[in-house]
Amino acid sequence: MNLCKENGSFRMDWTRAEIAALFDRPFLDLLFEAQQVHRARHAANEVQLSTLLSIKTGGCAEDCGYCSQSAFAKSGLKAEKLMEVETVLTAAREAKAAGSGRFCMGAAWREPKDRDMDAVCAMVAGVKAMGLETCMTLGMLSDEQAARLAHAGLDYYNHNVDTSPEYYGEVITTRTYQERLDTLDRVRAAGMSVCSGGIVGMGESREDRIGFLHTLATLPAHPESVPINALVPIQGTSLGDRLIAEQNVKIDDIEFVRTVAVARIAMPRSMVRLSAGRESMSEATQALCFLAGANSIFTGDKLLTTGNAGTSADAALFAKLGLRPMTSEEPARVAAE
Ligand code: SAM
Ligand code: DTB
Ligand code: SF4
Repeated sequence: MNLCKENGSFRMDWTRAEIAALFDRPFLDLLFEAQQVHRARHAANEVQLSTLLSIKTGGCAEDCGYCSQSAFAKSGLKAEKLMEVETVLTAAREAKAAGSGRFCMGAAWREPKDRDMDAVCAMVAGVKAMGLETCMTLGMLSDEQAARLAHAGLDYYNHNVDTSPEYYGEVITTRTYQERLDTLDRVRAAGMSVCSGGIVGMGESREDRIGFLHTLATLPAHPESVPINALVPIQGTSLGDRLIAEQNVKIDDIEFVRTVAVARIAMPRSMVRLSAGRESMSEATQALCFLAGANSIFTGDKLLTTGNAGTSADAALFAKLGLRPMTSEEPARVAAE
């Protein structure tokens, strides 16, 4: 395997054939290597906890085929206005009290309107002042908006590539793949950390999962955070309805774990987040995901509009597996430099 072009001490020049070869490895070899890569860069048995809040729900102009919040979906979700700053800060305080280290605020927007930026920046500053890490996902950003968010104290911006460039058109038609990459560039240029991943189980092929991880692993810099979501099938969305109609097309658990392991090996320093879809995953599958190198989850009983595993279920799973909530990402990273 070509190890020549590296950025710092990790590779940025993965080919699709190399990513495909990782997917093809015997499962136990793949997990063994993923766990070794993981332990070289991250604290073993530690999982970072993030909490999500939908600060502006529904009525979105984009047509993402998985999303309950798209105006094109018949999910029955009521469109709401942007939340008041104080309401958001109250939710952040509760998340901190529940042990979360990062508060992620999501808005069902194609992009923020400039008139919303004051409120959004006040949310960032208020959450940051509580000692929480801040994350937002608001759709596409202009250079100016990215700079304002960074100035307000935003640590992470989440913007997913979602899938491979080839499968993308099956999922979304109102925003191009290139527009997503452009937003990621703007986030980087503004000095924020990038959170970018996608969804598996949307009817894509393994080749698409390879293309999806290849896109992320060959960005100018690896995203600091890589959320791997399993499609949560939502009635009234085009992809959800298809999954519900064709029973048993849910992503195979072993293939999901392979995807996590390949993400870990291809992007050694990134935090790999076991994101949406955990609620319908067995404890054993989640444990395999942690073994494969996942080291971050969303806690709390709600994601944006759908249910999540819930704090007590997570506490029980952590106790069973001997996992600890991560208090800081820094020591593991610094030790690995
Ligand atoms: N509107 C913003 C955007 O699309 O960038 C932010 C919110 S959006 C809901 C954030 C991400 O959640 C999407 O990019 C997608 O990857 C994920 N997501 C949304 N609905 C999902 C579902 N039903 N199952 C799994 N992941 C989902
Ligand atoms: C991400 O990749 N997953 C989160 C977060 N980024 C914003 C969102 C998951 C949403 C799941 C469906 C819902 O609750 O509406
Ligand atoms: Fe809108 Fe984001 Fe949902 Fe797409 S994923 S419809 S952009 S809220």
